[in-house]
Amino acid sequence: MSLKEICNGLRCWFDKFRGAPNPRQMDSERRPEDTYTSPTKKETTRSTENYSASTTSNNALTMALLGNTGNGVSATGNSILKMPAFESKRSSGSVTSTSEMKDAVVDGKLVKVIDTPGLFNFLLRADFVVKEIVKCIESAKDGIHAVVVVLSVRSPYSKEEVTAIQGLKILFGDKISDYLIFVFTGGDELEDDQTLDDYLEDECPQPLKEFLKSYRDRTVLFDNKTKNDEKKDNQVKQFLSIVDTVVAKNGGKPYKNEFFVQLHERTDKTYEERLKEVRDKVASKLKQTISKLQQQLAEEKSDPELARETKALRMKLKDCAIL
Ligand SMILES: Nc1nc2c(ncn2[C@@H]2O[C@H](COP(=O)(O)OP(=O)(O)OP(=O)(O)O)[C@@H](O)[C@H]2O)c(=O)[nH]1
Ligand SMILES: [Mg+2]
Repeated sequence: MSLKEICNGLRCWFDKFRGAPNPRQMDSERRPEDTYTSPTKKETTRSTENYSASTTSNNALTMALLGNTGNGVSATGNSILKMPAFESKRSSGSVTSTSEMKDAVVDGKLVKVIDTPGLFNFLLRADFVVKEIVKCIESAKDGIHAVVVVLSVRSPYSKEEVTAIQGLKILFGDKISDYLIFVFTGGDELEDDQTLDDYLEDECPQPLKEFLKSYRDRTVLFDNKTKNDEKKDNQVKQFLSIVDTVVAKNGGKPYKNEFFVQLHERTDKTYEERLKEVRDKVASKLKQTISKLQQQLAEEKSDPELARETKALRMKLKDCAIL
């Protein structure tokens, strides 16, 4: 590493520590994580309280939260970070309009959470989905340790969600399965003595129930509304212990595919050039993915829910043609 790189690194670290973006960085090399949101006084206090000497940015855990609009994606991000980092509220439309990464020290670990808009909704425009996926890849410069799919015990659209997860596998490759964790929100809406196992056995819609069978040990229940501190802590502990298991099973290696490598590996091309190339690649891969899903769904057309999804996918495929 050259002296110049060391100085740059120190300057970035110092600027980030002060909560300011790095003004000296060339625009073409500016990345989203450099746009650091200064934490409020309360948040800073909380982060420092939980700080452990072993925590460095090198052993940070980066996780992307995905799901259908309204499932409580942002609320789950807030529960994990133990602070109101993301806007979360009841709404007839989408609350989160674009992906955003926030971090905090939680139980002695530096946790970076990427909150995303409801990308599982098939009626979203393909160009919007591409933009958001690329934004996540930009944020997760060192890769992703866990892809957290946020489901809700209240959601009736289970087949759509399973299809979206299948799409994720086509888009990012089967390897992504090794990084999947499932959070069910709405823990408070289960009956008093009902457990997640009971829900999965008795009430969970069939397609999701079938799909989750092989992920049972990576599924956790969250009550994002609870005011009970012990309950809040316990669910986050349980979640982080699943993340630890996933990280260990993956040999500590975060998920990265060609998109991540191409964008973040320095070459003689500028950041903007690499960004454009990655955007084009993601767009083309998304088009292939949608086409495959459409084919898959067409084979099961007799089901009315699937017919609705097939129609939505066809519209999306049209979108792709104008990318
Ligand atoms: N009862 C209950 N409500 C929840 C829970 N988690 C989230 N909610 C509520 O669900 C609504 C939507 O939550 P958000 O976090 O904004 O959902 P989102 O998935 O981020 O939605 P978008 O940003 O619009 O895509 C809010 O009113 C939350 O308070 C939960 O565990 N229990
Ligand atoms: Mg949200």
